[in-house]
Amino acid sequence: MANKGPKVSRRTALGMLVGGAAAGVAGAKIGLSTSSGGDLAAIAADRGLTGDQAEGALRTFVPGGEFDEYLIFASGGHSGQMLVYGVPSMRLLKVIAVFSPDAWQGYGYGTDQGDTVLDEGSDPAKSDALRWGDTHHPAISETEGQYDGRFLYINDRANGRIAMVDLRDFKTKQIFDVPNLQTSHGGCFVTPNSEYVHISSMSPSPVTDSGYAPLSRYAEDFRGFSTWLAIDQETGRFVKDKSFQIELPPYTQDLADAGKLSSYGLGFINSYNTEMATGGVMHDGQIDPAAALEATATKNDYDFLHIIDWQKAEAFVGSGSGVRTLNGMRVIPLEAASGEGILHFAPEPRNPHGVDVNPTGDYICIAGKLDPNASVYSIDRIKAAIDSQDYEGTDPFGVPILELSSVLEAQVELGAGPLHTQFDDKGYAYTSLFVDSAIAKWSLGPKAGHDADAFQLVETLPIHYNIGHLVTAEGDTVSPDGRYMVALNKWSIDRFPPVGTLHPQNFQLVDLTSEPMTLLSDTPIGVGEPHYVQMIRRDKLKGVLRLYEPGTDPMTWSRSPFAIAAGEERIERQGQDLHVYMSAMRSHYTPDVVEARLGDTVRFHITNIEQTPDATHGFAIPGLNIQASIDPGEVVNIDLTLDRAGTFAMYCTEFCSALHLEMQGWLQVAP
Ligand code: RUQ
Ligand code: CUA
Ligand code: CA
Repeated sequence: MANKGPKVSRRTALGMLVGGAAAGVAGAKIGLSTSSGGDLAAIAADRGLTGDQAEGALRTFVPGGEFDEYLIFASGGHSGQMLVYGVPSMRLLKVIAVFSPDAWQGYGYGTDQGDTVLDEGSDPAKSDALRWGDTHHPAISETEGQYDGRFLYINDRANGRIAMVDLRDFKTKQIFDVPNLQTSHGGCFVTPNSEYVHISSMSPSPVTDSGYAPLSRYAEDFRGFSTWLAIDQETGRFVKDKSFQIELPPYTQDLADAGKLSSYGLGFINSYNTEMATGGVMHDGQIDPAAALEATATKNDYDFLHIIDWQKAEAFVGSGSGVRTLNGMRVIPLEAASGEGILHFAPEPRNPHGVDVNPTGDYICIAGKLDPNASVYSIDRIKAAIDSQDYEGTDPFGVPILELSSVLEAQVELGAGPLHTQFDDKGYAYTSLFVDSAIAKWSLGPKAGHDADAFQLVETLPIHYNIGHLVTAEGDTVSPDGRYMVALNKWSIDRFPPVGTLHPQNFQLVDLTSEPMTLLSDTPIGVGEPHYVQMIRRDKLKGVLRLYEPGTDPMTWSRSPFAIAAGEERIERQGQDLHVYMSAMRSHYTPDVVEARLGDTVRFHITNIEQTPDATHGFAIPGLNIQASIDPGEVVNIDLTLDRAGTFAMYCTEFCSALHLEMQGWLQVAP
């Protein structure tokens, strides 16, 4: 429980340099001369900074032209986007458009790229053409359990979908509307060699033909699904024909994680509504608070950790027999999953939240929002219990339940409302405490290098406020770095100047190299509500481009059939289709006047023929909802059926050059 003994670290030494104590910064001049002759300690004192605050500023500042050591990819919540921040500077580097249109990136405003991704990502049999999502759990592709920096996957909590962001150009290349999932919360992870990306259902779906079932038939007609999406290793795309699902009871499957190293081949999913409650607080005009889900879904003392052997599932699907097809997806029926050893349950304290596998794969750490303990299950115990069929019984659907005392290794009391756990390189775990607004640091067991001090709370750090997820550097891989931790706090309350009634969230950066851990900075997040996040060493993003090859179609990574070079610009009429092969370069379009007729379809094929990094051009047409962003070397296609006569002033939206305002033209639509 006690903090580690005093340790004179470099932070203390630096603290002394800038005057140390929180009482103020006095005197000592830091060993750096500034061009203004400034005294850093005096500056800190003048600004009213404590020594710790001044140190936080010095430790996190990254000068222009130098780069952050880490990037974090944070979900943007119901903004539908993904946020990229540098660490330790905590500066926003990019917002990647994923499930929602974004005009800056020309995503969802008439181009073949964004519109195609968004349209293909809405199964018309399931929903309308969706134009938003609730990004939740990002997962970077892995090789041997390490981030490899190739692709990033992120689920849509709202609509049961998943997207692939290509980390070569930081653009969303595919959205997949997962069959049989209506919603999906925390069930997104990649397996250690990116064999599969996993996504599971949250609210179960009726498996009736009509898609409707009365809630009174919840147990009979509703099912959850654990989905294993195969990945094309070249493109990063989902390959539906090689993917499969495992049918699950309607228990509200929640957070999930992949086994690794000693638990490789397994997947773990928490569940919380084994009561199969369906709510219904109003009956015949009477209100019955006792029927609320928060009461009825918390009755059981234990819910079930789902343990899935995905290699067995893969073999079962490969054998072909006993596999059903449901809405185009291969499904292993529940009876087969429990009969073939693909699915086991283990009791877990009621209504758990996070399930996180430690870097060695030995410990499966479960945090329960209603239980002050982290419950640690060991993979050795789980495997032994499965081998010896050490069951306490089966659930109503026939799934074998492992004996709790056989699989539980330890419980560690952490505090109120534990949610999610991340890991460092020294065998410690860090768990967010939502109710306490704190982070608990605790030790794992012998397999993680802790023996005499196994499974003990080390310290807690107050956080501001209501922390949800947290992330440590590469903290869900086989080799975390420690170093930094970011707390993703749901409420900021008083941490920032008032900006209206909808408050930003707060990312707090924490230094893990000091003992005790120290807070380095606060960063307001004014773009949506981040959930989970991945922190990767920047130098692992080896494939990131600053410039496309001339004529590239980013969707295929090949030369676009519509690409042109300078001098090849032309307009070709084919019946009602007017093909405009246009180039964009500073500071003009060629051609810049397009003469069309009412009823034509104009097919713009625009090549940015520049080969200067950063020389992006835009292409907007007023009143027609057209906005493209065309990066150097890129080809963008826009199909526009002209159902309105007029003279439309096209222009470049990106301030590309001194004569940017001259970069304009006319689209003539003669009646
Ligand atoms: S789980 S509301 Cu990521 Cu804590 Cu989502
Ligand atoms: Cu091109 Cu502005
Ligand atoms: Ca429950």
